[in-house]
Amino acid sequence: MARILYDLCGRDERLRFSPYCWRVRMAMAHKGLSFDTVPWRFLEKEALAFANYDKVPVLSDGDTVVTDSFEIMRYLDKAYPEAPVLGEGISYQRALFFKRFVERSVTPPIFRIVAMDLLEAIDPSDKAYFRETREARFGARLEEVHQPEQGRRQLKRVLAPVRDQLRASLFIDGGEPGGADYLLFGSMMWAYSVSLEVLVDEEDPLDLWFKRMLEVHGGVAGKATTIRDL
Ligand SMILES: N[C@@H](CCC(=O)N[C@@H](CS)C(=O)NCC(=O)O)C(=O)O
Repeated sequence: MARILYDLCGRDERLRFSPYCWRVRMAMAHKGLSFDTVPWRFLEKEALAFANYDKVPVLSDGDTVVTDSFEIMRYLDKAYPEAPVLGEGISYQRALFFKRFVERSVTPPIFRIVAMDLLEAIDPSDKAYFRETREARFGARLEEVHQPEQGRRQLKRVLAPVRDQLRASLFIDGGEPGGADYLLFGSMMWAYSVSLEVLVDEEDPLDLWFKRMLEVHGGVAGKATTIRDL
């Protein structure tokens, strides 16, 4: 039966930039699973009513509906155990820790680098909602949150251990990419999709890793539409 991923889209329907959706897209590619996507905008809450959820990604796989990106990755490991992305036991707990690190420490500085580019990339019908909800979250105007230089400095600091890891192995999870790679990549792909801002220095182990990630699994991410194509 068909697998359908509800996936955030921007002002051009081909622009898919949600960090959470990118994790799932990469996990699906890792397992060689095909899927269709339904482009979704922030205000289209009724389209997700069947899932009893108000955010994307939502995965519909035959009769099964799964919400929340990490839960979807976990579901994929259970339903399609070959080529695990998170694994079980200790491996799962470490992936969960890495997810928390990405969401707590990496995503906020990235937001500071691309806040205004995100606003520019989203569908015009979503702009007022996006501004209102994100400004309430940050307690400041988006124009004040948008501080690329400060964001880059902060990002460089928090990613130091990942940089060390990537000096020792091609991917965060070892010789091949795995769940940790997809979790961090999702957040960096978010920025790369909507902005020309540089996240990490050229030739930094993280930059080389990001370029490798664009090429893995048949270049699924590298071939995606970004702001450079519009
Ligand atoms: N914990 C959720 C977070 C998902 C999430 O925040 N998705 C954003 C798109 S990147 C969304 O749908 N936001 C809806 C809204 O802000 O109303 C996950 O990991 O899937």
